[in-house]
Amino acid sequence: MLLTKLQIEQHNEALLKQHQRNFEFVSGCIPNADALIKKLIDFQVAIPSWALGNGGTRFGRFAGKGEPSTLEQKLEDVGLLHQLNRSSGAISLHIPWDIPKDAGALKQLAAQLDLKFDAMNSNTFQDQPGQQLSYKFGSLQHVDKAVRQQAIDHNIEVIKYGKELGAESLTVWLADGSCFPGQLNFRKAFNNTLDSLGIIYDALPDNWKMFVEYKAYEPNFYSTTVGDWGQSYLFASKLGDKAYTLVDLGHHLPNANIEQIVALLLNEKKLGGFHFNDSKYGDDDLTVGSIKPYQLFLIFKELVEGMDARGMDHTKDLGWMIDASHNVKDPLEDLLQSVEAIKIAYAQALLVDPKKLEAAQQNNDVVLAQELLQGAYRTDVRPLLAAARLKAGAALDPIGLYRQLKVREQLVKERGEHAVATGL
Ligand code: AOS
Ligand code: ZN
Ligand code: ZN
Ligand code: ZN
Repeated sequence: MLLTKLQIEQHNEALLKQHQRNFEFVSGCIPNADALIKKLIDFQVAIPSWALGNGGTRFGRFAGKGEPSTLEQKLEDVGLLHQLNRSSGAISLHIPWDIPKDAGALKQLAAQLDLKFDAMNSNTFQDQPGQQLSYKFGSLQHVDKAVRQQAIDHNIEVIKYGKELGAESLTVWLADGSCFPGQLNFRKAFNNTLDSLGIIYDALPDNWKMFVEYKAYEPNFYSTTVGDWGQSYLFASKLGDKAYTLVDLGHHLPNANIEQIVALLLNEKKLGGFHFNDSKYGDDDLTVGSIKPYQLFLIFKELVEGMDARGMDHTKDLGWMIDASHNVKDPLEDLLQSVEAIKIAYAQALLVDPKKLEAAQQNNDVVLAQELLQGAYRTDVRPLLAAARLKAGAALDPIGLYRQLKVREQLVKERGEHAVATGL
């Protein structure tokens, strides 16, 4: 289902007065609100196809209702999000969960919904029905050359699908590693993985990037072959200029200083993109900004500073994507919350005055440096985001409108109560 322009306009009309009051207050306190709003309008966050249904844990999955069960329906869900916030203009596909049967028709549908195809994701962490060799003991790292070759071929096939759709990057996340000491020769696992990635890298079109995603643990619990940013950085730098590290916020050991990692990877020209999410204890399942919003702000502060220092384009020089699992919320509402949290952190980071901060740092004025950061972080930028949405033709209150129009109920009617999304 899609919204009409009129539905959005009527919703905005009803909220306009209150919005204007909020906006006047905050825009009076900050310099150059118009330029900031323009940046917010341009900033788009990709939605992963596998986040559109309810996820689960190894203990169980409680399916939602009216989930998208075809690739077309997944595109429609993202199209709907994009109508509501005009900030979700891309979808990231996962092979084999999203094999495009008719790439031409899909591209047409995406164009109608004003969506782009973001990074393509390969999957060598599961065995698919009919698959010849098993990934139980790894894929690109495997001791058996034939298993490695199967995983390489799969990645090259994913690039082929991506080319047909006009995508321009491949994200490789590997579950490879070991569960027990002695199971694996670390050096050999690393070198096998490097060789395998090298063959995939050679199959990349010139204008493509390869993102090497790292993860501290899970599903393997003793070692992960791409386990941290250092290991990813080693692979990315040995592979070549088209290979980058991808930072998934949930893939670090507790209390890791992610903002510092981000700053240094940017400095080394090896930061490729993000998977946004949040976590309290481990992994990566929660709504962005729901647990550690200050950390998210600090990450964006490094991104803005580092990208500006290198003359990078905020909108397209890094890959921005959400990667979370929605176990108890309506995934579409959860994704709206995540996009909002990302843009709040981005807007707050844009409020940090780089000159003043630099002066404070030069003077070792620790108190002033903290005041500058926390002053930006404690600014309520939500009216600026709302102003950007209003200007872009989106809803002033996306979740409010979603609920008011009973979108989920409509989707259940269209797709059936038990329609289940493919994927995680
Ligand atoms: C797994 O933990 C990684 O975050 C992956 O990026 C992603 O969730 C996976 O590829 C989806 O299947
Ligand atoms: Zn237990
Ligand atoms: Zn991820
Ligand atoms: Zn993850």
